[in-house]
Amino acid sequence: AALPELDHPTLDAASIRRSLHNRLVYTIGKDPITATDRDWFHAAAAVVRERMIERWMETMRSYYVEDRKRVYYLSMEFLMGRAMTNSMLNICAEKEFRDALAALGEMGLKPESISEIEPDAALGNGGLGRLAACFLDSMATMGIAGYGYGIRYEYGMFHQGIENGQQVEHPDNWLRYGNPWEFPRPEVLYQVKFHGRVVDFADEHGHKHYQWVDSDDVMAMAYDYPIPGYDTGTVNNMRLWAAKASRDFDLKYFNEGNYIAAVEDKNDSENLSKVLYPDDTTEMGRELRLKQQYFFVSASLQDMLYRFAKSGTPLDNLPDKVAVQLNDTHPSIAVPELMRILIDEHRMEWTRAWGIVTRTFAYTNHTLMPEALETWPVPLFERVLPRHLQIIYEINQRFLRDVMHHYPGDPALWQRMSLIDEAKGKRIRMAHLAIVGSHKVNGVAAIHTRLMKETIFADFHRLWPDKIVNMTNGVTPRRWLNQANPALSKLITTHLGKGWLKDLDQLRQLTPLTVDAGFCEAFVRVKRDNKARLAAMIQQRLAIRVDPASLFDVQIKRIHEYKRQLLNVLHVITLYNRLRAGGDAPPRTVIFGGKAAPGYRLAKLIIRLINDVADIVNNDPLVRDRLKVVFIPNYDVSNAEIIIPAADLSEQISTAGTEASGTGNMKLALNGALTIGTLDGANVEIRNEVGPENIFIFGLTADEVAQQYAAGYSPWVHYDNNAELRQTLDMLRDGFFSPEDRDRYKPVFDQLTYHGDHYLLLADYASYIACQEQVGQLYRDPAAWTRKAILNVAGMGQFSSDRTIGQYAKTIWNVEPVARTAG
Ligand code: DL6
Repeated sequence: AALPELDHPTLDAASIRRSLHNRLVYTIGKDPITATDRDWFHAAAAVVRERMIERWMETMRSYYVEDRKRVYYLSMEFLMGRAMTNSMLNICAEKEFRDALAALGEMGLKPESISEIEPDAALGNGGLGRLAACFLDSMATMGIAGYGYGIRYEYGMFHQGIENGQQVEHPDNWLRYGNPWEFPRPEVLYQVKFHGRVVDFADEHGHKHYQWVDSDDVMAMAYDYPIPGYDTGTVNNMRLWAAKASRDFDLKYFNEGNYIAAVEDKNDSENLSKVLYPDDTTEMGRELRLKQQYFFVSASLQDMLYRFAKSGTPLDNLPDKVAVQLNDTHPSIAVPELMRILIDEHRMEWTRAWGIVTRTFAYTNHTLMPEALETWPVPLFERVLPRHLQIIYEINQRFLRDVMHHYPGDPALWQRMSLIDEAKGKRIRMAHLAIVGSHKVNGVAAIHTRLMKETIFADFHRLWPDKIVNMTNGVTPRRWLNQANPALSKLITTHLGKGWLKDLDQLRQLTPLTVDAGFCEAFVRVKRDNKARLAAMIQQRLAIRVDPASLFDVQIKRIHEYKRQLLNVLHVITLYNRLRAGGDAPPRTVIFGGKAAPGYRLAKLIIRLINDVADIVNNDPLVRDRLKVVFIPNYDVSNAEIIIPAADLSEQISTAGTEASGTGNMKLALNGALTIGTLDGANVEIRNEVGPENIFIFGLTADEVAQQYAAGYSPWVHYDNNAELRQTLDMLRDGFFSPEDRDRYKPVFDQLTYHGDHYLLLADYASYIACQEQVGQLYRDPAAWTRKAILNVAGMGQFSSDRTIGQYAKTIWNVEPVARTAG
């Protein structure tokens, strides 16, 4: 019998309103009289969700029917933020939802507080994870059959509290009240093996084969999340894996009558997907981390091969139907894993399997910093993934044979290129594995890609000159302008129409509007309102009064020495000293936000310093309201959505050659902030797009930085020759900002002097201070400032993640976007 017709929920406010009531009663099981904001949030999420589901199913069905080539984006991190407003906007029904929710105001409900109930999906540390989220949005919007694969961490990025000026980490129990956006798929369950040993045996033809036996098994269970594209029928899928104990585990102990042991073991295996590692710069040499990597890679590969097998295409054609992007080296165990599947399970011969593998994978590098390049100790690998170690050795042997053939008589080079680092106890170099196993390797900004070719991967670039390519990062204008800054979005749409939302290059058409007084006034009004909103949040959360008319000088990003929040602090102290000495400068509010890795002591000390400096500066009657310093706790996607639209000045001041790209720089400029920055990461390309006269560039270039290191850099020269700098540093050393504990910031002083100032803050100090003076001067001329701010927005077309994804699609994945109209 035919199924009865579905309800096909529609997008008009009346139908939405009716659904809200229905969902509250029938799904949440609450009487409107007693319903809380959270109940209404869950009802509203259900209503939004049911308006995406049919498109989602149709999209998945069309990929199957059309036998589309799939792109799988493998990432340990997806920093999605909240889904509610984004989903409403992407299905183009935000106004209808707002109207429907507003109508419920009669019930005493505040629509704004409904969306704030939603916890951020903070399954990432910073730029790398947020990039993955922007890419999912772009793939869905453009009609690319792109799937995100990752881990459903039970605890995401920690929640940062500030107590007595210091960071305290609180667990991020984001699933506590259930997650309305996820669809558990208990039937999509794969076995993932660990430990055990490898046995070999001969087949009937005398060929040797390997089998991985006596393993400890964990099950990976799928959770699906719809990813709606903007103004399109396409709704893609993100699939995250949660660890579940295997039944064998339970049964073994159950049969032995040891119930408690069974439950304990169950906990052990389910711990695998418990928590996100909160560090994005240093390598995490922990067994659990390696297991997390293999866990999600193994499940994802099994899943994609299952889907591929349904098409009936021979395995040799896998690369025609599947492209796998490795987001950093974290998923690079996929290379030996796919080899293992092809060789051990499909009995494929090595070279044939290797051809398939290398045509399937591509790898994105996100850092040049040696300490962040992953390596794993061989003994650990041998214990956890014994068969993979064998395969890696075999890959290495064949690869080195090739290298030796190309470069005979150069054992130093062979050692440098080997997948095994023999220097500090044997370790596997995951980046080398990813490069050798991929057909393309990309950097994330032009300068980063150039430096990859010239420094860390120079040997590989010489061997394979076409392998390393550049894919400059981008951000989705849907979340980072349309959603975060609705007033600016509306203003732009009034003048350009809404085409810019899918074709960001159209922002160029704003250029002539810099001479349109009405537009400029409206632009200023939008910024002022956004600043007032942020000021209100600061007042409410921190009880600090800041003047929305002051220059909002913003540095928001993870706290790291290389990102040089300390250089910003040195400027704040210098400005403070100047003001106290009777100097003059336009009022400024310096805003910081960012988390420090829990084990990174100096980064945590920097947070404390910012708060101590804020305490002194904000309460000094001599300074009055001319300088304020604010540290906004718990910088995350939702806070970014409030801070970014309110920024006047965007601090992108990393030591040249250290920041791979940056994406905050793009989000801030897109919202009309002027950048003060070094020629690092994507700043270089931002300068090209907005014009050098509309950006404040200072400091050493990457090449000059390298020269300084080579020449034996000494910070003391700068300390000795710059009185203002010396005064600033001495205040830190002598406890000016920590009168109750005078030695507190000696480690900071020492780092910048005795320990060599590795990130060259002192070398860049004078040029930074001079550049900040220019910023101050320009801010005194509001018309000139506004003109430059508009030109920044106008120049951001290049930095849409749609452009980035278009490049990946063409040069790496070989897929074509297919637009689907919203039915
Ligand atoms: O590519 C995204 C993002 C860049 O914009 C940042 O410049 C870079 O620091 C960040 N890299 C990492 C490094 N993680 N690891 N390994 O997060 O990637």
